[in-house]
Amino acid sequence: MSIIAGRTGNMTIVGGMELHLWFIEDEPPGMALALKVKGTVHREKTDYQDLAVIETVDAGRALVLDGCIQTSDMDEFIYHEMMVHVPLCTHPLPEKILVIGGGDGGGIREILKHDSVKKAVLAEIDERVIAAAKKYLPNTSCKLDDPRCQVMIGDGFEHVRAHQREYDVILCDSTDPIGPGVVLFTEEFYRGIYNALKDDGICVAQTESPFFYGDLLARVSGALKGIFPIVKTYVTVMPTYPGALWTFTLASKKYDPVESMRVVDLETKYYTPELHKASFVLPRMVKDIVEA
Ligand code: AG3
Repeated sequence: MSIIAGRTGNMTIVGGMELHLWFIEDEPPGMALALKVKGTVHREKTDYQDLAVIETVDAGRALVLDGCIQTSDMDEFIYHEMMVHVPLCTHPLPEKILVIGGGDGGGIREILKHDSVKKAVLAEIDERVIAAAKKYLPNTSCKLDDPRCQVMIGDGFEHVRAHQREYDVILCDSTDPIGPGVVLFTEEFYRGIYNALKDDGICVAQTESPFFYGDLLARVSGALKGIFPIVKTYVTVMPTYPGALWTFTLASKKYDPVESMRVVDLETKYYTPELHKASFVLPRMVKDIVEA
C-alpha cells in the first residue's frame, strides 16, 4: 500500500504547497487505483496479513488487506448483493449457507435477507478482519451477531473437508490469490466444495477482473467445469476494485442460474431479477476467456 502526498486539492498546506493524501493500489506494471483519503483509521499486522481501515473522501471507509481494497462503503453493496442473491435466488430453498473468507460480514448481511435461510456459517481464517469490521465498518458487519449466523475462525479449506453434503450454497468470498487466499483458487479446494454441497448445491466464487486476472478466471472456470455440470461466469461493476469490471463464477450441481431464477422480495440497492439474468450476458472478451 502506498500513501503518497499529491499536489492537488486543498487539504494541507506545507511550505506554501497544497498537499493531499491518496491511497494507491498498484496494479503492476503500469496502472493504479487511487482514492483520496482523510486518514488511516486503523492499521495492524495480523498473523496472516497487513490490515488497514482508511477513511476516504468519496468512498467512505475502506478495508484494505495486503494493500488491496476489499470493501468500501461506496460500492460494497454491489459486490455483496451480486455474490449472494444470484445463487440464493437460483436455489429453490436455500437453508444452510457457507461463506469462506468474507470476514467483513457483507455477504452474511445479504444472506440473512432471505427468510428461507436457517443458518449462515462464516469460515474466516483471520479473526482480526472480523474484529476490525465490527468496530470500523458497522454497516457491512451489522449481521455478524445475528442468531442465524455462526462465525468459525479457521481455515475454509479444512472446513469444507470436514463437512460433507451439508450446504445448499457455498460462497468463496476470498481475497486476491495472494497470501491466505492462494489455496482458495485450487482445484482441490473446488473438489472439497463439491463434496460439502448437497446434491443440488450451488457454489459462487469471486473470480477477479478479466483485465488483470484473465488467466486466473480461465483456470478457475476450467477447473470448475471439470467438477460441476453447470458452470457460468457473470459480471458486475466495482468502481473501487482495479479493472472495475468484476466477475463471479457460479458452479451448480442441478439448477441453471438463468432458467431456475426465482423472483424473491428483497430490499436491495443493486440486484434486481432483470439484472440477475442480464449479468450472465458476457462481454466478448470475458466469453473468450471462459470458453477457451
Ligand atoms: N474480496 C475480493 C476483493 C478483491 C479485490 N481485489 C483488489 N482490490 N485487488 C472482497 C471481500 C468482500 N467481502
